[in-house]
Amino acid sequence: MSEYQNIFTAVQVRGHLETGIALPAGSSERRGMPFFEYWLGKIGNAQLGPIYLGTLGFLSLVCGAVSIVIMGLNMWASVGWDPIQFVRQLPWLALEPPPAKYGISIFPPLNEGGWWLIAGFLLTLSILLWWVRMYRRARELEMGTHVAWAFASAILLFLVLGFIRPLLMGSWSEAVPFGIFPHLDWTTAFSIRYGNLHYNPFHCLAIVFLYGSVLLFAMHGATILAVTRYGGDRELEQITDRGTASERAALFWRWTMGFNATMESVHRWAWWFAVLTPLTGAIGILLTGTVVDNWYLWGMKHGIVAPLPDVFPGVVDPATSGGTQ
Ligand code: 07D
Ligand code: 07D
Repeated sequence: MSEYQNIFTAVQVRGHLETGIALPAGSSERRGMPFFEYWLGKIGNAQLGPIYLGTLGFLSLVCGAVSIVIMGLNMWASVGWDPIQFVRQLPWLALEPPPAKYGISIFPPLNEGGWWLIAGFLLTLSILLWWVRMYRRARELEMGTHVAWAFASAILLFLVLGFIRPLLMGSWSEAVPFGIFPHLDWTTAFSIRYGNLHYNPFHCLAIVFLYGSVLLFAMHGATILAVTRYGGDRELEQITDRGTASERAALFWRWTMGFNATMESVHRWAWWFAVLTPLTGAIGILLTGTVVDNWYLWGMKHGIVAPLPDVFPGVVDPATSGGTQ
């Protein structure tokens, strides 16, 4: 097996510098002089660049950068422009959405959520432009657009969290703040406010697909690595031939659990599990506060919450007791 090459063998997988096929007339250039980097070759292809930037990519990066700068400046201002405190407290600093009194006004004062709206708008624009760029790059290469649609699923959850649900609730204050720990505090507070998200069946489904994605990733990654010694990571014959590394990989699963995916279907499994994670999640978030106000009480009503034993005497609601006030 003199051609056997993977991360553990001495020979690095590296070809000639590749600039790619000519682009159609009217397209932007691919930018940057490509070069080899040994350490990148350890984890992927050793060649870095060139990269196709294009107008959409450029605009996306500009919008994203301005958005991040706005967040950073607001956070810096919140510690009195002290650079040391800015660095020390960065994980806890936040740019918060407008308070509830402004509803879904698009012009709240800058220091009361105005900057949050501007940064959020630019971040959304940046993400959407990146999506169009991704879609167009795939079309130009005459590929399917599966990557773009998987990204769209994540974007849906992002839009539900920060735009669509706040609109439905009539208040930007429902949206997520920008900030590392503040957005985790929001996540916890959201769950508590709406009666414990664990009882939201769509949160359950999202977790099923999240855990399922991890399991599939582990199984697929491990299976292919296990047959790289037979060239399983590179072979073309798998499509038509018996006795290949891939057939061996498939038989491993048939003989350990009775069923095996195919070389194609395992990627469909992976794609659907990944896509369904934020998609079911987005449905769960959309329903929260709009259709269901308290998931724990909802769970009680639908028999999900275990009935508690009746150990305490009944409590009389003081409001019904006809007091003196
Ligand atoms: C590994 C690919 C690389 C991407 C990375 C993220 C930024 C943000 C901006 C400080 C897997 C780059 C981060 C550009 C910096 C500012 C203003 C992807 C990989 C490394 N979260 N979340 C994180 C985002 C939400 C939750 C980390 C974004 C919801 C929990 C990081 C969004 C809820 C935990 C981060 C978003 C939620 C995290 C690591 C958008 C419910 C963690 C992310 C746009 C879904 C974990 C301290 C990562 C952590 C974490 C970014 C949304 C919950 C800062 C950009 C509102 C429970 N989130 N998140 O590796 O350690 O993703 O936090 O919607 O425990 Mg989050
Ligand atoms: C955030 C999609 C948007 C991201 C985009 C990326 C950039 C930067 C930069 C490359 C992640 C944009 C990128 C701008 C690029 C560079 C450098 C996807 C995002 C577009 N939960 N929970 C989920 C679990 C609890 C809560 C999902 C587990 C508690 C809330 C997931 C547990 C409470 C929300 C999940 C648990 C709570 C969620 C997220 C356990 C808190 C959501 C899926 C074991 C105390 C979100 C329906 C995802 C959702 C969500 C897992 C517990 C709150 C499956 C395992 C009970 C508020 N939770 N959770 O893909 O969809 O996110 O809910 O207890 O909003 Mg949860």
